[in-house]
Amino acid sequence: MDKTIDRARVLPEGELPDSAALLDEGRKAAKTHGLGPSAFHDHYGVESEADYKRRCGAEGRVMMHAQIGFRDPAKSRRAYGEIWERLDKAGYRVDRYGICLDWSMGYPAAMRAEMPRGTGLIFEGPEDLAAMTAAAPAAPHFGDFVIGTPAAFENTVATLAAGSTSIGNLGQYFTFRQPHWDDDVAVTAESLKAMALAASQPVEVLIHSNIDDGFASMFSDLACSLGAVLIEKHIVETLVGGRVGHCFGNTFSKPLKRFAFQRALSLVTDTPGTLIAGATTMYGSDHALNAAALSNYVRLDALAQRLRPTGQAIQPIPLTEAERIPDIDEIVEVHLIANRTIELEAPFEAMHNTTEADAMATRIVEGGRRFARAVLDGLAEGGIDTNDPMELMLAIRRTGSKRLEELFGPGEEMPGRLRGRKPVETSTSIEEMEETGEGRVANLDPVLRETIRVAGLRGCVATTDVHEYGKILVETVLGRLGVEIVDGGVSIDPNDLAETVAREGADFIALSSYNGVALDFLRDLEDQMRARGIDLPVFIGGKLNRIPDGSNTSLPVDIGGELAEAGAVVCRNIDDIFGGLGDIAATKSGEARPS
Ligand code: B12
Repeated sequence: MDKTIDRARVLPEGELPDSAALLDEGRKAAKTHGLGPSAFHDHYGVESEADYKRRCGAEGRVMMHAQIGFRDPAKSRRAYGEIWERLDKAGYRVDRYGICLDWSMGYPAAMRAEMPRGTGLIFEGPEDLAAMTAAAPAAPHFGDFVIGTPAAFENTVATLAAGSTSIGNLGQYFTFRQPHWDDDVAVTAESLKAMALAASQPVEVLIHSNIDDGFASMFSDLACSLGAVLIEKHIVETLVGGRVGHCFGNTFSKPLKRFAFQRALSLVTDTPGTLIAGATTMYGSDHALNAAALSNYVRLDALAQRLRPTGQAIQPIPLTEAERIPDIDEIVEVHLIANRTIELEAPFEAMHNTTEADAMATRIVEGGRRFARAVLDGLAEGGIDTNDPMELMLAIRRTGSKRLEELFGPGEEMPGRLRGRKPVETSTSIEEMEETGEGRVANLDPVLRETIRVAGLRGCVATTDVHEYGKILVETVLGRLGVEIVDGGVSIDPNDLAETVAREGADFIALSSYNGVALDFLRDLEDQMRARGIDLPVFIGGKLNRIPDGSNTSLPVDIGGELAEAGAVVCRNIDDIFGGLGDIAATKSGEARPS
């Protein structure tokens, strides 16, 4: 493996847009694009959510976050008012709403109608957002598909006008890609302008980053995740002049590590964090087991905030998490459970000892500092100007989490191990995925296993969106079965996938899809393959649903039947691929054998 960063390869374009000019443009725009009225600020008599967070921390109040974002703006508005009111009546409070915009809202307004739609909110104009945020005195947090997308600047203007003082998501900048959009320089330019606009408001606006949406979900070492926080602070606070509020939690499924990470974060930043995301990867199909996971992390996150207030609100995740986006009743229910759990836990402090967690936090911080330093030094040695935010952001985004960790991870080098290193403090998700894959293959019928192994198959594995764990699982399984893997990419477009298959050759495609776009993607892929004279089996798994056009609930429905009709092999479970692979293997071996 090449052990260096080379500017010519990472930033091959001769000239990049000037960072200083972009930041200046964003700062000037603050004169005309300001903060709109806010029911939340008025109700609590604060200037910004950061102010409110500091006040809650001083009072020992644990804040609560609810995630909403229905496709239909009227339903989103209703949810904003109704969830707050129902919890208020029960004696509880929603402090903030995370509003999940739709995938298609990440494009410039003129392109949106033509682009693939996901499962989030689609608004027509800024007035839709303002009407929604006026529906209850909860802080509006725009953490999805704003900063980090081609529409970063225009969406930041709209979210500020809707009274939001917490706007993101820098984490998404590094990992999310809008389908059919290849211009990452434009995404970087729009994001820089957006961050400068937010940073130049007369009140404090937090630039939010969910590190799990960013690189943390793919790092194998928690020290690298903490290092990512330090690098983002360098970008936002040193180079742009704003404040970055961090979020973590989706993939932090082990209680001690989750708790220790919160304490590690408190040692490296005093900017209030935005939220601790609920541990979504702990959720599966069994609601009873999900309820146990819920009470586990809610207690822990509340304790963490009571002991060391870092500004993050707690996000209880509805029990239906693994099925689809949740409906209003499910959000209210889970908040009632969470509030009551926290109430029952008091007094927290008397029952806990933090010695072990603090030792872990110290290791994570020390490793994180080494990682951040090594990344910045390594990029500088490769010719990247690490004090130029355009160059730095692009270089990090293009290098990606895996290679950054391989090159600069703080863990001792250990060939053969994931990322070639022994982590300072192992993160869990990716290793769990590999272990699951290995377990599935070990249980497979030996005859079928051998049939597949001897056939010398090649499989092209890809995802339609950022969700990559399914792909890792499939690759682990195929690798153990002796199938050669062609990497079809992550967040790939159908034409590019068909092109890869045409170029590299494959016996089948294994596709993972989660964002509600599977059906359109598959149909397009089939067309693209036909145009190239290719006819291959396509196995598809993940979250196979979509919101029907004209839906009056804004909730997705299953599309397994339609996918099968369109020619795919629908896999609800990883085991569903084995029979089909056996058939392909038998045919291939039969063809290869002289009769
Ligand atoms: C982890 C996760 C994330 C991580 C992904 C990290 C990463 N790098 O992979 C992060 C935090 C980044 C993320 C982001 C988002 N997420 Co998400 N995420 C999840 C979560 C918690 C787990 C999904 C997962 O990877 N599971 C592990 C896999 C291996 O298991 P599995 O899904 O059960 O799959 C089984 C089978 O389907 C099969 N399988 C999967 N793929 C394939 C392929 C083949 C060929 C085969 C044979 C089998 C197979 O293998 C598995 C075992 O049997 C789910 C909720 C949940 N608990 O399921 C939401 C979920 C998928 N996410 C969702 C959403 C909405 C998003 C976002 C749009 C939200 C946002 N913040 O903006 C973004 C995506 C943006 C984008 N650009 O794409 C929704 C999808 C809604 C829907 N379709 O109804 C879900 C369901 C959560 C929810 N209830 O709202 N997410």
